[in-house]
Amino acid sequence: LHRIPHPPRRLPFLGDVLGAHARTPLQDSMRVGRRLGPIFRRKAFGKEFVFVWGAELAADLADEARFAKHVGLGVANLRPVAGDGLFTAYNHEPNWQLAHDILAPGFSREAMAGYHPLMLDVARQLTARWDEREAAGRAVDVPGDMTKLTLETIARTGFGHDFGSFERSAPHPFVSAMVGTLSFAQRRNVVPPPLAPVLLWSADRRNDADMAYLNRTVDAVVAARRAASATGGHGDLLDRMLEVAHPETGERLSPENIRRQVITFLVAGHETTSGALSFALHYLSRSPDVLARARAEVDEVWGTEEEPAYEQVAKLRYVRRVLDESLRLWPTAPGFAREAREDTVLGGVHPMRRGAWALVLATMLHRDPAAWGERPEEFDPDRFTPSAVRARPAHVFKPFGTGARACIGRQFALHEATLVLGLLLRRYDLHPDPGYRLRVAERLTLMPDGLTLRLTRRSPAA
Ligand code: MNH
Repeated sequence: LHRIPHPPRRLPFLGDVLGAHARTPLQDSMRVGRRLGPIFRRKAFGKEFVFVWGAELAADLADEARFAKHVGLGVANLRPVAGDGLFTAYNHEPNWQLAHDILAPGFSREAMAGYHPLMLDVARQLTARWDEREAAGRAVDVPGDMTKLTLETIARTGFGHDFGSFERSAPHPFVSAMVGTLSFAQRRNVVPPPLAPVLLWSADRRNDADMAYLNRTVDAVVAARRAASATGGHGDLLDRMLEVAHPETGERLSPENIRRQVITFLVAGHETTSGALSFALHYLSRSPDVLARARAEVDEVWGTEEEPAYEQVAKLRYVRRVLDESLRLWPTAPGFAREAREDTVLGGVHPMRRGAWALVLATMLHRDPAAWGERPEEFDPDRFTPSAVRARPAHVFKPFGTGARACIGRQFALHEATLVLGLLLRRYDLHPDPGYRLRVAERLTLMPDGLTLRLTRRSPAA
């Protein structure tokens, strides 16, 4: 450990939290990382945390033979809500493999093609709302509306449930409760455990209420499906959870585990995609050349059709690069933790005992000049042309994590986000608020804080 640098001034008990920002722990760690280099440690409340962002070390941590996902920090704090659901399950919990095998076919190409018309329905609700705002000459709240869109998308495609987000002016209470539990999970990382009962007493009560609300909502969704199941299957995620047995063992998910999975998918399935869409719209609105190229591609691929068929979405290669580049600068799940399966030596230098773990800072890995060149802060989708990708070392772009526990919803998110960006580019010119400077809000995930855009209709519906 002595080889790993840490901030110079350390306090007894509090460690390195002096000068730390409770609301932006990630951006704080990025600043520390820029000073201390590709591997560093920070101490808080007697515990030492190791952070890694160098391309070579991160690539070593991606070696599945020696390392695995570690459920720690923010992820572990979500256990009270998400339990042994797919995202928060420990590697050794049997429900991980069981749920993974039962749910993975829910993300196959065929499944995705089935979700496509539902995704279009939700996108149409968004454009209807944006048309109204445009006609009224009002700006749109980008993260707010992207969150409505992505929540409706996962709820309807996965669970046949309509939250009615677009008919509400305020976020759905499910979203407020979710944001509450995510922020609470993050705050628990920055409050000293012995003081937590005092400092977080009222937050704790609120969190209990939020969790109870999430549980009630989910139970209602499941009950509605069980009542309706006589009328035939939807073939969606909820059906898989309720009806499908493991292909080899014949085992099924328990009702308690299904509750955890539904919460997991409703939360994991929308929050990060919403942020990814929001950052992409921010960069598009500020980069007229990029926007023009992306739009020209949409026009070419979709032709005169107002809405794309399923196969026409993946053909938007440049739009996809815009998304990749947004996720490079602001991977909305900004890090993931890896633990040693056995005693090993990280990067040939840092000994790690079995079970020891490190947090990969994806935001910094995605800016390592060794992999991304001298101007990593510049937004440039051409970093993702096939030849540029081939020229880079492996494992330097990890917005969806790595290995067996990488994101199961990756194709879902990319299809949804590419589809929506295509529709929006086709329909609107985007005008940024000239006074806006990107501020990144943190609640375990990242979001461009306070981002608004003005719109003008580009042409009457083609
Ligand atoms: Mn998703 C795991 C990022 C969209 C459901 N997701 C992960 C991990 C990252 C991640 C990173 C790995 C975390 C870790 O190692 O601890 N996910 C994203 C991003 C987007 C995203 C950046 C959008 C952009 N995720 C989605 C969508 C869904 C989803 C959409 C569901 C429809 N993600 C999951 C689940 C897991 C996960 C479930 C846990 C998988 C597992 O451990 O088996």
